[in-house]
Amino acid sequence: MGGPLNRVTAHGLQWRPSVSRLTLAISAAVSSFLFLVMPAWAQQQLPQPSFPVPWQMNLQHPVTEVARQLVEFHTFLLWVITIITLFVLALLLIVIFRFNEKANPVPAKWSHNTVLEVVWTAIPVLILVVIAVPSYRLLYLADRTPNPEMTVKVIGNQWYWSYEYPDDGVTFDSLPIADADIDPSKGERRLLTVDNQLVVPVGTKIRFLMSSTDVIHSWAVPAFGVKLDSIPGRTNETWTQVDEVGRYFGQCSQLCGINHSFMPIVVDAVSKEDYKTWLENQKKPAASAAPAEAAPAAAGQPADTTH
Ligand SMILES: [Cu+2]
Repeated sequence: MGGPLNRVTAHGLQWRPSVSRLTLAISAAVSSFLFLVMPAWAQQQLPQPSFPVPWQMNLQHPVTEVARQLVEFHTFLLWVITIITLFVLALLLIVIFRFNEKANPVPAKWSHNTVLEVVWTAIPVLILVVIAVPSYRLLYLADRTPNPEMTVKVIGNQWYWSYEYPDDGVTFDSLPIADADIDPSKGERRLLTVDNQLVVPVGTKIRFLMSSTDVIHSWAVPAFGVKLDSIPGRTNETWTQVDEVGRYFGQCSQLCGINHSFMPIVVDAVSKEDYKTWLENQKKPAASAAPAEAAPAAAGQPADTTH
């Protein structure tokens, strides 16, 4: 009987050092990735344009309070899931190397451990509570604003957007520029640039009311942290307050038919004075024939803005 037991001990001694070396190597690799590479990406991507770029690793630069909190919440969740994943990986490695048949030929026969079971139920519940509280706070923040200063109606159509400023009686359609007519020297982007962009003032609480004339679309502008379905026969509400002057891009984000990928969104956030000028131009009878055509010039808006 003494023989096999000794051998087990010998195996155990033989295995343990290599396990810790392997664990060390893996945790060194993972932590250097987390602490050296990820912040480098984050820094490299922070002052980024408000449209997708090749090899983009992070979310777009946020320009509203909701978008900023979304980015923070996303980073927080990334840490939570990274720590959980590493913890589960460590447990798996311990099981694989210390409790395989070779290292541990005579397995223990006990089952149930009350303390352990309470702990592994309570900790995940706590983690979920820690996630749920900021999640709901953010959900209610993004939901609506109590005192909007202006209202914009967003209407989805197959396959373009219509915008209405009900307080000022301004209405126009926003259609994409065809590939053949895209002029990159003017900052125009394939599948993103439109003929008449939405123009909004910065520093203003804007209520968005969204609906649709045909199928479900979704009006999404990543830099604003806004993404809301526009549903026929329904009015959905959200809001935004843009802090930085610039041109922001988005796309329909609900599969809505064959030209789903050809209904981009462009929003020019301009100063309050430029917005007033733009609005006056829109209201002029002459302008109503070709609405919003003069928008960039009137608003003194650069063809493209990168942050
Ligand atoms: Cu759509």
